Amino acid sequence: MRITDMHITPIAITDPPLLNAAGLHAPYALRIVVELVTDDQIYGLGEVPGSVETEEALKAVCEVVIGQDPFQLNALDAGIRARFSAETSAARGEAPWDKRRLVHVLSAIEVACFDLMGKATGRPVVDLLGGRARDRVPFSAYLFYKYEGAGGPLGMGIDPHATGWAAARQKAALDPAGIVAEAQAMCAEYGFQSIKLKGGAFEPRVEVESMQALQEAFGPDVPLRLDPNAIWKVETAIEWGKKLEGVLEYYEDPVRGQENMARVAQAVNLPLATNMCTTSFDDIPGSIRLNSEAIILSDHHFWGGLRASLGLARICQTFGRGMSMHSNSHVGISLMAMAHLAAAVPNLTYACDTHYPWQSEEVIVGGRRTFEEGALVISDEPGLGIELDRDMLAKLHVQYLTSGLQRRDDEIEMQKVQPGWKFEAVRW
Ligand code: GKR
Ligand code: MG
Repeated sequence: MRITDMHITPIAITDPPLLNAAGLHAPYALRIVVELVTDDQIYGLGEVPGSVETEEALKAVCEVVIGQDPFQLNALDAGIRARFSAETSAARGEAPWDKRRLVHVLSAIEVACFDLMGKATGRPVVDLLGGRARDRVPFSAYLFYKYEGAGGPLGMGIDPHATGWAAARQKAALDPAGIVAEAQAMCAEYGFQSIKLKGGAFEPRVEVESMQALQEAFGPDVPLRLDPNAIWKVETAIEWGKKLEGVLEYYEDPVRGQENMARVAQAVNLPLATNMCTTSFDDIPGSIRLNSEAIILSDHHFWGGLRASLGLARICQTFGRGMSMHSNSHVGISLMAMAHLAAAVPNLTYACDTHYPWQSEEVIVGGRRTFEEGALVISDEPGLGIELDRDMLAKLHVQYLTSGLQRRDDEIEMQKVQPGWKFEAVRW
């Protein structure tokens, strides 16, 4: 079996005006869909965050990928790495999301190869990753402070006839009461049983009060997480972290860097979690030496793929770290890759993050995936268990071309609402 074609399609999906430490989500989130086709006309799919830089990097490896056997992942990995100069984890940048290119390229190609291998052998990807540790993968409700609107051209996203979560999704949520209402609507629709709030948007007091309000509304048994995306000072994180003891399941990236995380971990009686300070295998020695976090959020997009994520799981197990899963705005290819991976990792015991409720468009046949009591049920369908909706892919590609966006920049979006607003890596 040989790969004969590689199609790279940037897409733009409507995204609501969600707030985070770096500013405001644009009306569209960018993704790239990678399709590998083989000489026996099987196709496999991968999806990664979109930017012109990642698109160019993917184009640059086409000649390495075409002609390869999709089962020869080691050869593919070596061939792709040879095209890049070394990429440190500092290249992820200071924003909440990861800007590296090599890890995303490796991930897009490897996931598409797993989909191909699954389709060729008639087995679901989870079986190729060692088999099921679980049949149902629980996800958490991922809350955001947000302005009114549902994404797309400014002022045009609102559907006056929307009901349920579709109606709640477009409402503003700018204080603890708004966050509780958002959580209730999202949990009623999806059945999520854990809740995460994206913080770093307002001063710490407001965000801590939101967590306390969530605990009051949902009771002490619903696990809660807060993620200020490393924008707090160590003293701030300690002061407010103490008020969150007994409230949070875990405290995600309150501060920047492993040393600062370790200081907070020592002072506050809460498990710390990260997708910002330990993000590559090069970061593991520092994480272990400093004890910077108790839980690592895996993400196959920026850890370099599914096999790399299994490697990370082993490291977490060896060193007594917990494992959870990070997300960014995405569609169903990433969702199913995340779900197959999570189903195969015995020590991934936390409900995974997903931005999926914030999206409404889909590129897979049959449309959006449904959750059962907050979980995705992993079927026995071959590969990722999905087929590409080519009409939707074409439509979302046109949407990308007309959006004028080339990469994610939440600071520029925020400046449209608050002129002069500046991202600060540490604000409070
Ligand atoms: O979508 O605004 C966002 C999030 O802030 C995202 O970019 C982060 O990468 O979900 C993320 C996180 O857990 O840090
Ligand atoms: Mg995070």
